[in-house]
Amino acid sequence: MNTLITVAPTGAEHAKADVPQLPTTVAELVETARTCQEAGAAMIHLHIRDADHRPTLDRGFLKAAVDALRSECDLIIQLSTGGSVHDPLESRLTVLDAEPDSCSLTCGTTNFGDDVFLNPYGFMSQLYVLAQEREVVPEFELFDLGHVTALARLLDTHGLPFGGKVHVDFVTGVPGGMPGTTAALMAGVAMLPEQVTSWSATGIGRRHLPMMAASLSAGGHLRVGMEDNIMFAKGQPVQHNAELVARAADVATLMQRPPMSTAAAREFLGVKRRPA
Ligand code: KMH
Ligand code: ZN
Repeated sequence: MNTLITVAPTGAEHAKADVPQLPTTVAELVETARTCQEAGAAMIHLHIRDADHRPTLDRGFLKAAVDALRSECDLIIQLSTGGSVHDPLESRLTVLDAEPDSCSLTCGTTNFGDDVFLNPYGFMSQLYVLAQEREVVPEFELFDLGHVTALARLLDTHGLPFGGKVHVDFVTGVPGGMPGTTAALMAGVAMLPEQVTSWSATGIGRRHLPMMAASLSAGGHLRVGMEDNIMFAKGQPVQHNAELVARAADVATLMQRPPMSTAAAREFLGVKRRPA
């Protein structure tokens, strides 16, 4: 099976002033999307920034980015509904108005460093049903093992997502969530409900490479990008997200599981093609 590579190029945590190479404008996101697709990515997980490079959930900013990316590249466009830890739940529900192909859906509340990333079950449930109605494919973000049980409850209560596939992503190594270790990842994989059709993993910071290796060795897929990791190696900051994608593609190819094409990924995830 080929490897689905998702790039998460920006996130909501790093400041542009600290990391100037972080793509925050629409033009930078389009250039990032194109080069990352060339390097082997099939999906992009997007957080959008405003004119001051600050995280925003403003519909206009989100729609402008989705439209630009849809016309300039073939990546599956996944909008974050997690936003930043400061975004209210009501605003996070409006993300789907921007008509992404996919959306993230985190399956529980997590301590997030000194902050709290809030995801009560009622919110998850509302977002899930909204995604079904809008024909948007959710990717279930699992930051902790308890999130796997919440995912099972969601699927048992509401049935399958739009498209019929269930793809989850283990986000490991967040301070307060599950550690980025092979043992923790394998415990999560062993607990996955039977409806799950595929899984990927990412590790924050130094856990980036160990989680890549663990995931590939166990039949999983990959998420990489500056949202999760801004150091390519010790003393060597990432200069462009494509570096992380290219390295993931190289390792996956070495493991005889080369990157999945965007067309194959659409079918694999049950994502419908929306007109540009
Ligand atoms: N920025 C984090 C608080 C998501 O994109 O859905 C949440 C996050 C998850 O990044
Ligand atoms: Zn995110």
